[in-house]
Amino acid sequence: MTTETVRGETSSGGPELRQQRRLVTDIPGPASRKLAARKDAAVSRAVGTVLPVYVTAAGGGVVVDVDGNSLIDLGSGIAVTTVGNSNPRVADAVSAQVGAFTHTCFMVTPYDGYVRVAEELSRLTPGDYDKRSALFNSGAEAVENAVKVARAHTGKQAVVAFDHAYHGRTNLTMALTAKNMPYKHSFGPFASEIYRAPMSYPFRDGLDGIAAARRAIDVIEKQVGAGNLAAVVVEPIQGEGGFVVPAEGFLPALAAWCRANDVVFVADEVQTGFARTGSLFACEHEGVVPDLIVTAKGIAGGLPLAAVTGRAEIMDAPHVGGLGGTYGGNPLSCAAALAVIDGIEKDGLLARANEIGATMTERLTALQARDDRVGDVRGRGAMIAVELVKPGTTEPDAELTAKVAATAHARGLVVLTCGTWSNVLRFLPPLSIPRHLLTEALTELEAIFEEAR
Ligand code: PLZ
Repeated sequence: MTTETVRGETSSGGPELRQQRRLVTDIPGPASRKLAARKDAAVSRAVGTVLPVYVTAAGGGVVVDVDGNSLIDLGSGIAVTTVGNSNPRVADAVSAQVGAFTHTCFMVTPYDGYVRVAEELSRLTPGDYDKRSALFNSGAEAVENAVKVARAHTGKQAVVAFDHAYHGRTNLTMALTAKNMPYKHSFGPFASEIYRAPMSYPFRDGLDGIAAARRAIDVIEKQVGAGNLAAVVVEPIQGEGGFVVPAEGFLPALAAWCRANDVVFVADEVQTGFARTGSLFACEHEGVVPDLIVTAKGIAGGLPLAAVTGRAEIMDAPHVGGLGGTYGGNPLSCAAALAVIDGIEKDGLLARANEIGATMTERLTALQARDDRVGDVRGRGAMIAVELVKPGTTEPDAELTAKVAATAHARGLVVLTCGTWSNVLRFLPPLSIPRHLLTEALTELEAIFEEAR
């Protein structure tokens, strides 16, 4: 047992959170079950919950629930609390901002925090060209705005997204998202002028990056035509679609084709951005410089913020007043984002993401070597997944995936699944997770796989 704690020494205070896995009731426990019953009576059933323990505190590498259980966090609220829940830098910055002012609407009476976030995005995102940003509330809203900007800039309408893509749940982003259930089913009609191209998926297509790019570009040229195409939108590593890492060379070839054809290359780094993959942005692993980059999630440590950043001439294409929204770049979110950026740099979080990635990859690759239900281990940094298959085949095993995830939940591990076939178990720990908790979680997972034989 450990006595390691977080938060105790910060000015933002709060109770100390012991960094330990501790189960004192069933998962979910009685207090959580009571809350779940109230949820059922008050919240639309359409809003599901993966692991219905009701949270009272979270930080470091744990999530604590109303029954007093302390679970190991391998999800970061879907890749959001990369710097840790209630990160002290974020908590202090937001507290100070709450005391100063909470909202004015940047479009009415602006403030420095928004401008500073935009300056930081210009400094940090790939590409040494002149940049501009616009801030929004959610990943989906930012993706929509990237499409608006690309259309205004090119005067063209078509947009290409990929197989297994996930870009959001609004009408336009549902159209960009590939998977029907649960994201699109019964919610059509969808936005027009969206086309889908094949993704590079090395485990399933066996193609190298150049061949996969040629296949995608051929579909785009034959079925859409560069003359109609405003933007290609791609996640440099797909998130909800299964942590699909495209084969080396795929993204650079696609970006080069876009550049040669007056097509805006949009990198959706909503899930991969802000240190998650061991570099600030996943595009950097292959030196890809997007025209527009979409960020959200990890940018603000849990406060809602999203951004579109890119070439000044593209971002300035829409008319004055053409982009905005009541809350976009809210002062609290901007204060949080500046603290996140500061923390990533000062706390050496890129190195930490790589260290976490090395630990997870080593342990999971060893598991794969002795367990032929683990078809693939992939990802970068603190964004790692295993794809589960029927032994020795590539046939997806969603049932096993659900069983392993459910057992992990019952044993106090917050794990998520993903993938077009729901057969991918993904790990997105906060970079604040103590080493001993990561190791304990991996040991527990190994035992769960063993027992699930
Ligand atoms: N682009 C790459 O991963 C959000 C979705 C969870 P929002 N992913 C988590 C769910 O089931 O709704 C995401 C993403 C990528 C865009 C988005 C959308 O971001 O902030 O959820 O709108």
